[in-house]
Amino acid sequence: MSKNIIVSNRLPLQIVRQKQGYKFIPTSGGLATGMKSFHQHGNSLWIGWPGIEQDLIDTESWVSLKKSLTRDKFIPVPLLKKEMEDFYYGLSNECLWPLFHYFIEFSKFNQSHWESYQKVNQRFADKVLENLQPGDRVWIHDYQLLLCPGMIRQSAPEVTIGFFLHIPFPSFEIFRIFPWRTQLLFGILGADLVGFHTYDYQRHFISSVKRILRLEVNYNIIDYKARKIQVSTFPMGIDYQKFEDAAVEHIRQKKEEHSEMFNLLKEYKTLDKSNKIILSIDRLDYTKGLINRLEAFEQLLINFPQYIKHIHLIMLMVPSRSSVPHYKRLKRETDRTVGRINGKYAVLGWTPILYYYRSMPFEDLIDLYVNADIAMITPVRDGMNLVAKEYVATRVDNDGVLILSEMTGASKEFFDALLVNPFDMEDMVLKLRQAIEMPQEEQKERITRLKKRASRYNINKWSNEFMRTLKETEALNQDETRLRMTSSVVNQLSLQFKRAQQRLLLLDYDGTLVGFHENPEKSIPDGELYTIFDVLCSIERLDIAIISGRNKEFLEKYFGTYPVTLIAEHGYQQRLVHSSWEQKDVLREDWKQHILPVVETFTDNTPGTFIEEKKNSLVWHYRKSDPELAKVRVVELKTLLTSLLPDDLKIMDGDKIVEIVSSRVHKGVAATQLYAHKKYDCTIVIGDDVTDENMFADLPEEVVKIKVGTKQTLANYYFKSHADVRPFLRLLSE
Ligand code: GDG
Repeated sequence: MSKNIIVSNRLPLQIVRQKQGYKFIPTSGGLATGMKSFHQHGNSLWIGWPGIEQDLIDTESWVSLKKSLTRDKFIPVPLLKKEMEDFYYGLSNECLWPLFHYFIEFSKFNQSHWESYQKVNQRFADKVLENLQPGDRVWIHDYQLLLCPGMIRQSAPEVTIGFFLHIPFPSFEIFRIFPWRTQLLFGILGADLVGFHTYDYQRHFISSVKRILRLEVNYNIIDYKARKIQVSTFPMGIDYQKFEDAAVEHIRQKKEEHSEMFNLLKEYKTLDKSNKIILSIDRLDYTKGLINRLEAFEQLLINFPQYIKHIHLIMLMVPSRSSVPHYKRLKRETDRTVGRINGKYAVLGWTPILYYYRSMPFEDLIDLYVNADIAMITPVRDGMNLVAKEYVATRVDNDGVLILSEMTGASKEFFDALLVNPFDMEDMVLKLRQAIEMPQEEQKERITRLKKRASRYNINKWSNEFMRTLKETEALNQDETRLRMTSSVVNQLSLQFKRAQQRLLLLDYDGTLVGFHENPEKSIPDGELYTIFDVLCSIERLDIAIISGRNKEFLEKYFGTYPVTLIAEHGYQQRLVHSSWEQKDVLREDWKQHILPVVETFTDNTPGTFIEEKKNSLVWHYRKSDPELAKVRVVELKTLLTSLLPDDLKIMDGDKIVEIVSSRVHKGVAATQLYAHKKYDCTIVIGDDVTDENMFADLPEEVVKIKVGTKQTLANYYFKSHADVRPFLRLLSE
């Protein structure tokens, strides 16, 4: 039976060393909580680090710890202290984390951290490969494992991989700063489906893929190495029922059953009906906007002193990455700020801020949620923020107010929260006041709508949607209308070719015989290609033609000595074997005079584009320009040209080019004429471009038509990439 393999940096449980032996404790955090139910309910395996440096465990204990982990379908990836320092604290948390959260100046770019990151990602990939069976699906999580999808794909090209990023994906201008950005993007593109919390992160990622890798992207589908990769948005939800049930249970408890914390909060609120509790829960992290929040709270007390003694700010801060210097500094600053505010405003029996720097058990967390009148969740940058959703789920009496930062992923769903810009102090204070004064009726209206959203798009919905889309992407890559040139298809075709009496081979050049280059002048034939041609040309009863958009000078220069037919400029110029060049159609001489200045204006205002002037056509190249700008300009240029061109000229789209050519000449016409020369009983045509589609369309059914790449085509076979063409040609010439 096929299974799902979850891969995350940490397992949802941690091995902790005790005086005698070890124990397992569950870990908190959004990812762990979220994926736990997915792991428990389906047939799945979870691969991750077990939360303790391998140096701290003796071999004997490790054997038994590993055994009990495996029993619960957890596969540990052991990491040494040094690896944790370099891969986890170093590259992941002192470089990627700050950069992806727009804290550029906090990012440390360290070569040895990067090396360790690659090594550890490979370790995770190897663990997946060890446990992989046909039909399994792999779901990889988060920024610590960005290279892992690509590494798995390299060894298991057919496996289905999903990747989800739990933190923001920054804008291109930020992402481009990362010195190893190309490797990271290629790593992620090993996946079939790439998921983000919000559409903004999706859009930033696609923008980086277009600008850095210059890959073809259609809406949310990336074409890479003959695979279609889908990029989509899946806003992560919570286990809503669990939080709601826990809240109901806590509220129903008798006073003596309540925790000390619960009674303390309740007492404060019953003391005076106007007393309010504001709650803030985060990991101690500079992305969470802790200082801004404290300052806004202080400003509220300054501007509206009537709230003194009538509000409490409860701040729960969970220790996190405390060995990283920025976190240590933040801890000191937070302590100082809390101390200063409490020192300034505290009076007998009332301290404005109740500050907890520790992790709390789930039950205590629920006590905080149910007693909070206001949740103040104001990070300066946060991928999603599940605390906001958990607070909403505990509002069983339909009261309470959520103040939420616009910089969280959750703000894209929670329109009914009081949305705030955490950098706008005035706005923060006003929203706090609005929350304190909000009438019951309005609270109810807002909370009801928030609850509806949080309960509908819960954790199950999130994981189901992701898996459903992953399966959909699988199908996207299985185009059954065309046959992939697998080794058995290749062998069968080469047999057919060898048995035939009269054979014709029609070959496109760019993208078929050679790969693309930013500068077309550099895409020239290499030694390997010439060796193939040497052999092909010695085969009897075989006619060969190179049919290209290139001009005759280029084809003559590089293939002039071969006994092959050369067709240049899509059929405009032709040189049959042992003949000289002839022009197939004659255009009026003056057309370029009118059209060239128009195209030139587009070149002037679209940086990175250039014009190639051929004898009978004009080509506007936009491969090097900004992809989004080029997209707009192509539409503009084509619209303008449509109104200008006479009937004997037409616009043709190519790979990152717009070409103005004769409407009477195309590769289809040229290929059909060659095909009619003799009675061929085996004809093979190979091409990658839209211009080659004319050949696929015009040549009769019995011709073997092979497309290079997975784009829409009229061909009946396809190669995944141009790299597969040469081995096939070699096989034909054996
Ligand atoms: C990352 C992204 C994204 C907190 N304190 C305690 C405790 N928690 C639990 C909360 C909540 C989770 O930890 C925190 O999740 P967040 O989403 O708020 O934040 P990150 O840990 O930064 O998570 C974030 C998330 O991944 C998921 O994709 O939303 O943007 O940064 O579930 O309840 N749990 C317990 N005691 C605590 O003291 N038991």
